[in-house]
Amino acid sequence: LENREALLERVRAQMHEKRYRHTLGVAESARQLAVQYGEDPDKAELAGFLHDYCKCWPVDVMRDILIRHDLPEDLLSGEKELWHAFAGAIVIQTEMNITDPGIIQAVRYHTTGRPGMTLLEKIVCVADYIEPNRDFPGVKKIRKLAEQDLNQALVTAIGGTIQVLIEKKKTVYPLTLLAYNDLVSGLD
Ligand code: DGI
Ligand code: FE
Ligand code: FE
Ligand code: FE
Repeated sequence: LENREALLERVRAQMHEKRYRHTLGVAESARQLAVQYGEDPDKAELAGFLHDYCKCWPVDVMRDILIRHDLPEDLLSGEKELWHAFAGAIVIQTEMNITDPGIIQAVRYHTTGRPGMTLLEKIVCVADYIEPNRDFPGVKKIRKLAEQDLNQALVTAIGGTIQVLIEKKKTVYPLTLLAYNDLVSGLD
């Protein structure tokens, strides 16, 4: 990675300290998973650095970006927690000069997943769940699964998120459900 320090400073300026620590954790976990599963470690680390770029941005700013880029109405009328991923995928292109489509997609789908996820997308999504600063019920199980089978780890992670959403009577975004079904169908 060229200008690693400059890139990290730019990322750090977008968020508060705790979110930045999480970001570094995701980058490190993504790098490790890439080594383990045969993806480009630099690419995975970079996607990790960038995945939550817009997480702490004001919702009005994110909404404007999504409207200007014609993102679907169900996203705009739905859960705002999903916006940072879709806005981030746009903003890293304009503000960080990211052109690699794989990295852009990994940022875009890190929260919802999608059917037919690439290896890089799976790595960033799992890294987001298991990075060392994360602590939630079931995280140890997902960390253990990630050492053996990336798809099992991802199904368990997304399945757990869907369960929590249902318990809290929150909407499940269709893409999240489609991602889950697709991954379950593909298990050995
Ligand atoms: O940004 P992070 O906190 O690191 O993690 P994330 O981007 O994976 O998830 C952000 C939030 O989005 C998390 O609280 C779970 C929530 N989420 C994920 N999928 C869905 C969802 N919320 C709703 N309502 N519907 C979903 O399908
Ligand atoms: Fe996120
Ligand atoms: Fe925040
Ligand atoms: Fe994250």
